Amino acid sequence: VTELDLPRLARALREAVDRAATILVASEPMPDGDAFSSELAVRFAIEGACGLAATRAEARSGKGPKYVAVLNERGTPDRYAFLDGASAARAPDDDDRRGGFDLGILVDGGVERCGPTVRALYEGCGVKAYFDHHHSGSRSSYDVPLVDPTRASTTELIFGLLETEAWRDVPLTRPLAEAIYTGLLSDTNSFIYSLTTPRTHQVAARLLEAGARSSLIGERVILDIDERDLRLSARVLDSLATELGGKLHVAVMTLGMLEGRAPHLVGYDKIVTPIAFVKGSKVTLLLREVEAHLWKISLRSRGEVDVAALARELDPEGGGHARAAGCTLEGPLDAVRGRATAAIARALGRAGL
Ligand SMILES: [Mn+2]
Repeated sequence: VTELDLPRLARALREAVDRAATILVASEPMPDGDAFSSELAVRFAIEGACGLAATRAEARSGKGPKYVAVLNERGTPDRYAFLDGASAARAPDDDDRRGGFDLGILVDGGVERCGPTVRALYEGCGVKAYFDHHHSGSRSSYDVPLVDPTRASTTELIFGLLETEAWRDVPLTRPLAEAIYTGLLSDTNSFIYSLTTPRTHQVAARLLEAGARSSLIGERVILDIDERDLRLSARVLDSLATELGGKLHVAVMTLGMLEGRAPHLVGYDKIVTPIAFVKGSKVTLLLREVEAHLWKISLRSRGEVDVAALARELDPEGGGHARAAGCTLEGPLDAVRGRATAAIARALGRAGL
């Protein structure tokens, strides 16, 4: 990873924002806490720098307010709907397709992860920016790529952007601080995971000084759980199997377990996190059925196996972090599970485990 020239990229982004009248901000179809709060943080930053226009007609290039659309193909996750600015996020519509955007900013994932409708809108943008902290992130090229795998969250990277000369005029308001804090808290699981650094805590302190309500956000983001997800986790736990001499734990979430709920509405991270920390386990594999014969694979590692590389080996569009990654596989459960398990066994062998 080459060192990020943040001051130069921050200036390039500021120039691109100033030149644009209409700006698309987007991420995954159903964003996680960091992805969604990164979208909100970018919108608040543009508001602080240029002001926001309520309609396309009021938007101006150069000095003047920007029309900023925050688009996720499947809408806003309930868990983050309490955040200031969350109601600005929506699904793409015909007006977006007709009007297009001058500048597109993808956060916490590239074009491979944003869904087909958002991808088409983004690819139509005159200038393309991309913020990410995944070390196996997007393989596409971008006009302004702000990628730093040493950051605990994409929102921590956005905080770094706001410290540069080009963006220093943006005030750190409470809503902006809370968006950045939400990304930090959810991607580090309350400042536990290994990407947490002294800088992460320094940033968090600045956010609390700016008024971020840490206890409220912690309760909403980390502790609150949907009762249906809690009951579902009991069914997933029933499927938990130990393989490869105890080094691998495998669990399965089938459509049948969801009792009619749409798979994208399940808070699966609340289910995978406890099973990822079974003592003695090196890797955890959760297979989630999202359509008949289509499986989302979630991989978690205790550190010795790089599961981002593993996800990419299984699926060229897969990726993530060294200790938490994912991909998509097609086929009957037994075949998909066999492929994933075999790849994990090879990776354990390479790691000398
Ligand atoms: Mn993230």
